[in-house]
Amino acid sequence: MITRETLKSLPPGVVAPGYDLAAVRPGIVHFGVGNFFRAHEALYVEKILKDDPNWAIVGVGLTDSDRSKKKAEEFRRQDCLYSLTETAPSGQSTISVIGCLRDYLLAPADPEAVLERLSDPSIRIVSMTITEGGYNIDETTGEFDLDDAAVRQDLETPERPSTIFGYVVEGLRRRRAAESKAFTVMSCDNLRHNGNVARKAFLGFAKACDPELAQWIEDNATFPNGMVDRITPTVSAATVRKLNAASGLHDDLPLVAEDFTQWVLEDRFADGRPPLEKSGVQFVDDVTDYEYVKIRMLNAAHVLLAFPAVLLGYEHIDEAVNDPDLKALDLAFLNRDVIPTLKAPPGMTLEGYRDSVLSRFSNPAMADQTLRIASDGSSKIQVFWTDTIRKALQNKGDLTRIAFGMAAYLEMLRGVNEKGESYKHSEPTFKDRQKALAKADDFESALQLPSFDPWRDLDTSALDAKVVAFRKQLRAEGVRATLRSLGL
Ligand code: CS2
Repeated sequence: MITRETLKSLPPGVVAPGYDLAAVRPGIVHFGVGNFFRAHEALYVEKILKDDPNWAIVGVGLTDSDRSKKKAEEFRRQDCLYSLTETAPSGQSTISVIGCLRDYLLAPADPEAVLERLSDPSIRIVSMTITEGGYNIDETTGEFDLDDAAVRQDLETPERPSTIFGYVVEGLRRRRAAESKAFTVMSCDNLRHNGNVARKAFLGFAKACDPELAQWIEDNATFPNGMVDRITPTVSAATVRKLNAASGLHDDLPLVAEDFTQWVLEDRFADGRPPLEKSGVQFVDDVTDYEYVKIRMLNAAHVLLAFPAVLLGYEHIDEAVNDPDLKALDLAFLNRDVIPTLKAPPGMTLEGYRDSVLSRFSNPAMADQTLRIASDGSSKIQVFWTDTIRKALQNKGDLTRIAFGMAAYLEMLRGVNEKGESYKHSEPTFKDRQKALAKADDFESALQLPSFDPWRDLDTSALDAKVVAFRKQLRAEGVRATLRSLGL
């Protein structure tokens, strides 16, 4: 356990918060205090608290699982302090104790405490990392899904919410009633135009709840778009031991991230913002080109690597990218399918970005799990691959790599690798029908999964036929022989 006492005598080389913990005040509420948030937004905020102490963060967890309760308990015991080890592919590390998280609330245990924070005018930003699939947008209609059971419940009892939509909108309702200002809703998820998606989700909920309130939110809150980037793996018990052995701390919540980090953000804040430009945030008028490059190159290549890697039995991404056949797949996909249809943002070359992405994947200190990257594959395919697939279909381009990727994804859903070992893969958006499709015995049914909906308005017959053929080949010959037949 680490506490404020620990800060008085940190082991050599461990960097302490550069400000007085007692002097900072919360200005941000963050939903979804996962490892990515703790290594990304939290670090940018950490670095500016010495310049402006009004932006400490209150974390909120929305789930009531035993895991969430344990995490809340650990945060409480450690006074929300934790250590972050940033490690370069060369192995060079920096270790810091992060102090900007000043409180952690488990919403189901005390919903009113969360609502009080959200209605407090000193909270000026509400940020979130709730995953790509977490915005409850119906991919077919492109609208907020009012049919979701939890959303329906929150619409019936808006004063006692359970979803993030219910909390945020009730918080804003109370602020309007108190004639306080609205806050900025800042999505930090890996979505194209994450601010617009958040806007659609929260306004969709608010309109169904109270149209006048929705109008007030539209007029007063802002939803900046941002591109976020930092590889932050899940921390296993073995990694906890390794990190603590290297730092000399006894941290129950340590985490590791790569040394690379990027945050490109639109400067549209409803009621001020931290001076994040001082900690490296790039403020731009339009994040579109940055988002496209990140999502269509890094994230798309990440999942394309992970699906066959899981089938081959690789546990970690660095092992997968060091496999020449898998690396050739990622390279061919980036060079032939993605780069020719992308525009480089100012100051970047796509070839340089490609090389840095592959080098980042090879960072062994991450021990980043192939199953972490492959998880929620259905949402990720939709977000990361759609533009590339649509362009290939529209241009009648070469569908080889894409069809192979889709086939590998579907084979991976079966839950057994080529060594005969089973693994636990998670698809949180799948309901019973999708689970049944994923496990269907034939090779075609799974093509009806929503994962592949975003290009169904185009002629997909050639693509579908190729996917089915690759599934058969994968089953008959295995991943390696199939990869080698692709002419990469
Ligand atoms: C990964 C991301 O989940 C995924 O599919 O590609 O978590 C990735 O590590 C981050 O987007 C890096 O910024």
